[in-house]
Amino acid sequence: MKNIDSFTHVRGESLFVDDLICRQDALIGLCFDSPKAHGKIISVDYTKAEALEGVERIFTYKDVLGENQIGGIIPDEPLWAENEVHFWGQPIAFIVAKTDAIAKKARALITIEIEELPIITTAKEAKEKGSFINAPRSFNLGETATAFANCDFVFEGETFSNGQEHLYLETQGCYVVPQENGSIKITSSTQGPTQVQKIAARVLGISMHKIEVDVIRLGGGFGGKEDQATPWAVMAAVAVQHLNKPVKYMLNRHDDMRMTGKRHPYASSFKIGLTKDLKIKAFEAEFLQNSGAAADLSPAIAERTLFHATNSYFIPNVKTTVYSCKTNLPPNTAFRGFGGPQGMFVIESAIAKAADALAIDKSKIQEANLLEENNEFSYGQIAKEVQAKKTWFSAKEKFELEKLQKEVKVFNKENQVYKKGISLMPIAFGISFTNTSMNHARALIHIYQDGSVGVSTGAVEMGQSVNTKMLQVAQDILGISANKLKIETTNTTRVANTSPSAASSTADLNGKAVEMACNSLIKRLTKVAAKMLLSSEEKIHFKKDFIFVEREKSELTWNALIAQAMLERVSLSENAHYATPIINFDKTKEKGHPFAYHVYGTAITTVTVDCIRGIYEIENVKIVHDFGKSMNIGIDTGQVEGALVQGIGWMTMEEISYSEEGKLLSNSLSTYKIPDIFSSPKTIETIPLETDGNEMAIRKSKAVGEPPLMYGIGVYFAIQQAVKEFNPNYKIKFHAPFTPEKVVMGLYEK
Ligand code: LUZ
Ligand code: MOS
Repeated sequence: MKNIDSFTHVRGESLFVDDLICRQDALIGLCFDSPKAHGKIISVDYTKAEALEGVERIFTYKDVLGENQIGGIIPDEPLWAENEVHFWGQPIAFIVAKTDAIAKKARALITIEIEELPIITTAKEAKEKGSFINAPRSFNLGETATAFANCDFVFEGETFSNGQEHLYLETQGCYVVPQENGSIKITSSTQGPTQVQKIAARVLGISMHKIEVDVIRLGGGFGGKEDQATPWAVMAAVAVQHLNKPVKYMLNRHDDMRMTGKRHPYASSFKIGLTKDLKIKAFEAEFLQNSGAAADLSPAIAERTLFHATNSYFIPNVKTTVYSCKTNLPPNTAFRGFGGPQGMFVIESAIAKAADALAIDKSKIQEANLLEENNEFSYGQIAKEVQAKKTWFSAKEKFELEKLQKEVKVFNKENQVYKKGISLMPIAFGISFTNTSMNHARALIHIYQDGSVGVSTGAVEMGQSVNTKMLQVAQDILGISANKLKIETTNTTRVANTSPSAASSTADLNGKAVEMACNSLIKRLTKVAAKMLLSSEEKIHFKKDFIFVEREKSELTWNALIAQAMLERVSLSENAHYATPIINFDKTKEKGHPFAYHVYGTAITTVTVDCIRGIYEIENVKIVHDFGKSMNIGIDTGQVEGALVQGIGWMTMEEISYSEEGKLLSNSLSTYKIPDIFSSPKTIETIPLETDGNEMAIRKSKAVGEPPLMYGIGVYFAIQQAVKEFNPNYKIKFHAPFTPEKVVMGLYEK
């Protein structure tokens, strides 16, 4: 099926929050936020702003009728600051005015007096001062102490990976409209409609059934709208509760960048032990996560770092610990990979360090330790249907790695000013929310009496084309043509209690629910068809808008069947609920089977470094990826390419920078660079690994959103190899992003 959004996207007709026609009396909201990173609020003077013509009202924590609390995992974050501020950009008040221009003018008229308190911006400093979000967590397998004693080589090192701005094309925003009897309808650009509904109910002090959240689609989410679409919608909802008029709030890019959290920066240390035959026998890591000023999703993200700390390798003795460090930055949040990439950067760095010390190619160590069937992960899950070696060796073979390596060698011999580097990057990513209780979803299908079908699920479309996949599932089972199918908006009154669209699991969870609902409908309709065709139910088939009996000439149209079912008073609607079987996790033991399955793959990356200027080009990335049995290879390949480039941006050029005072310096697109077409790989080749697919995946088509982001890590090590090629004195470092500035310093390091 073609991406169902492509037609309206290219014509500019797709609807986003900001495209909604507002009611005539709608007002515009704007947040007033802290101009300091930490301090006591002595006073705020709103009088001039309130006196401005066109300002309706300014809301603060004093206007909250329920709880001034938006924290999800831990209740540690006020919607609006009360007496203290903990990060630069923390919401303090909400201006509601007739126009955006008036609201902005009013914001500039607010004055605030803050008694500044000491601030912490780095995780290391937070750890030294004992500033944490919650208790640290550790995963343990085997016994590292004795294992290190038996190793031939032991290496230690430190790594740093920086944050990452989500930079969804559509910024955060919402439009909130009062309904009858104190009910409220929220249209939000959120990955988590139920999260918005739940927190709005808590803050407004009303029941969830009074709040309807509707999501059309998002102009990108990438995790940035899993939790952090909520506060804006709730602020507007508080205003609507008091004013009984609609309020719209779209953040502009500067406000969005300043006030929202990002991918977590991590400062980590590792110890790796190997035997002479390059087997990794022991691995220890300590991860310091820079969580920012409140928990947000940090504890869950920290957990996923531990799950992926050994990437696609089997290591029999592992001890990993993660600290969620509380700092005075905006609360950092979900970002494609959800802590997994940060963990995988550390094990890859450890392997690179060992390879450098032993003067061998990094890939030799990688290859010697790839995960095999029935290996145990440090969290107790036994690896099944493992594709680590298969993707690795088929990448080597299909892309002729030896030839590529030879070409690089020859090039480097013949060129003084340009040097090439090549790297391999295997990935393994666990599919399921690590919080087992979140792994369920619902679907609601209506067949209308004219034969057309409406499909509702809890899935949020954010450009990943999940809606296309949902309709593919329905089309497949109902056996009807695509023009008979429509996907509805994601709406909490049609599909309730949804998990956010996240964890790469949205198509799996919601798709399985669609599958179940369609199967139930087919079961009922088969009875009607059997009667009409005077046949037994076993012989009835549904295909291409016809219902027919095998090896007999009799057939009838879908529309005729539906009309008859209606006459016979058969229900044409179905609601289904799917919960992932098998999965479990015991946090008291830190053991279990948290993932439905894993996704594997291997990328080969070649880069060329300009050794005078320090700039580099990514020549090509060649990938063998485990899609299972892809149900839409066009969409899935697009996800691989997009994730790869996003991972490359994180590893090479996206440099988040805060001043010592905790102010975001990289606060616009002139100071924060993401990959454009020129800094993307010149070619990306993706070959699907041939497999039978996985039963736990929707139509055996594996989750694809997050895993390929981690192919981007390969670029870091390819560039490093090229730098070393030019400057043998260069001491390898693990400090991402590897910007051209850092490359120049490495090239000319003494
Ligand atoms: N979100 C979440 C996620 O709440 N739990 C997860 O395990 C997860 N994993 C990846 C991305 N988002
Ligand atoms: Mo996410 S990082 O919201 O899947």
